[in-house]
Amino acid sequence: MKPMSKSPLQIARATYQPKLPAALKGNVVLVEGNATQSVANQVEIKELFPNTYGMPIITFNSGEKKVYPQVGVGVILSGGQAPGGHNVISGLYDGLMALNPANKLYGFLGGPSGLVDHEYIELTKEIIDEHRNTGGFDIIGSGRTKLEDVAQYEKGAVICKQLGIKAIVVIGGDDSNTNACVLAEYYSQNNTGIQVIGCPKTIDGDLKNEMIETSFGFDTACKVYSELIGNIQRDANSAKKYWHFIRLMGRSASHITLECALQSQPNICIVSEEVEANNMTLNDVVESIVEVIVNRAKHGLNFGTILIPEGLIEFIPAMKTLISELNDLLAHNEDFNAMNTDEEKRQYVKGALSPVSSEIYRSLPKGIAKQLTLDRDPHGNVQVSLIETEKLLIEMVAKRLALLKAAGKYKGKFSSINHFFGYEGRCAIPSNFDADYTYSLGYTASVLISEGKTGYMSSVRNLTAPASEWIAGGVPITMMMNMEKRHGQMKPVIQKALVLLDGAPFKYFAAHREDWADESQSYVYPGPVQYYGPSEVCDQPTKTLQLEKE
Ligand code: FBP
Repeated sequence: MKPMSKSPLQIARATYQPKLPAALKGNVVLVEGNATQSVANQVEIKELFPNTYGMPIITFNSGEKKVYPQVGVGVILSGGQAPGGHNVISGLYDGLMALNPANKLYGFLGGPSGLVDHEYIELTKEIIDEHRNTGGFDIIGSGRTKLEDVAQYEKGAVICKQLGIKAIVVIGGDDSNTNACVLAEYYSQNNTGIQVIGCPKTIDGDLKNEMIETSFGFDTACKVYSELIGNIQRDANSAKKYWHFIRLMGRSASHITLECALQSQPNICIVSEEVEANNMTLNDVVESIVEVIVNRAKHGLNFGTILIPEGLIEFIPAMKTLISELNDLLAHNEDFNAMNTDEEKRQYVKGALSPVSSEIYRSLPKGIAKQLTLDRDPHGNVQVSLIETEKLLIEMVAKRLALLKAAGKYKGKFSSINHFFGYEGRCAIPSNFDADYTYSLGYTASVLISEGKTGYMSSVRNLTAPASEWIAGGVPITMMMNMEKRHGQMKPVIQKALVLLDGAPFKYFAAHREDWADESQSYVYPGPVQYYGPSEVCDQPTKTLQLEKE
């Protein structure tokens, strides 16, 4: 194969040695805390997870040297890319080699389906070295296949037996880690001897709780988007002629949008959780934007920036009902799929929805209405990254401003540009924070495995302190679970962390947004992620994490 061409930064980053918590630098001893319970529905979760419920939280300390038996380990990357995935794997590899040089690491290819379809490679030192501190998931690929039925678990057990794999590490978001926990329980109940350990991944930042301070990738992705937003703000402030509507990824929660607002201080930032809490309609959202535009126009400022969370549409109560009706209507709907024209599909949907939802569906621009009916993801959800909410808002805001202008209530000029930032940040070279955090998560997983643990998520805490003071260990996944309705049935799932309106990051934003909206210039220009230089430039965690820990 032709050698890959590399940038000077890639070459320099290959030699970066990620920092580890002090406890992981030498020999490790496990300290077990008290028994745990799930965040809610304790009786139901305990019954569903008799082997993996109630286990203690584990923290690591420095200890005596121990001899560990040889193990084979399989690793899976699940779901959307997030910066640092390769470092979880290199940390896992280095940890396994330090604990017993005869250990072996296999990578299942293309996500969870690799386990089921027996697609794998052995991860050698050469492969690992090639991917250290790089972005992307291309080392073994990722996928969104759900591991959720016994036939899949059994097929997985066959390949594990064949390769001598004693443990599987699932690197994924809340759904993937939920499935990892179910797999751990199944393998435990059936005495397969296969352990399962999870790692918290997602740029969305919604897999977090008391024990998991942040998911990896959130830091880098937000820094990449904030750089771009800052650049746009400087352009807006120079040209003074465009309103920039910027949609940011994050399937459901608005953590990314809020973090980018904290970093760049835009004129407007919409937080979906607030929209839902205030029971706002789409028109209310439009009105809140128009108010700021009109006000700035009074001061001759016909430009600005607006951050819009990707998930917004599902947090507007009436839209949520419409989407949920569409999800039910379109699930396995052969008739709909067989229709040839968009118009035919539109008429069918209009007729099949409830009167209220049908009315909303009709009122939407045709393009957006069509986007709402596109293919669902494997979890049956609408793919919000394909819905151009920023364009919808531009259209509605422009209409409203035109009416105000006709009534003599607005004298400005409205020119808009739309942007969507998502994929730009998911495979960026991990920031120092993400490079260190992910390496530590992988290393932690190797210790949990060697100590025979299963049903745990790798946990590294105290993240606003220097890496040497981070606290590594494991958290029982059942501890993060509650029962939720999925496809009409109550299921045990990891509770998703939405933006808390009484949390420090949102409160900080709410206290400053009026200043950011008005005629003064509050823009901040964060600039690109820095990998070398003073610590206050290179090693700072997100504002969200800092505010949450204050
Ligand atoms: P994960 O939750 O799997 O980490 O993925 C998050 C995400 O990047 C969302 O922000 C986005 O809506 C979605 O993936 C896009 O999915 P896809 O990669 O399938 O287009």
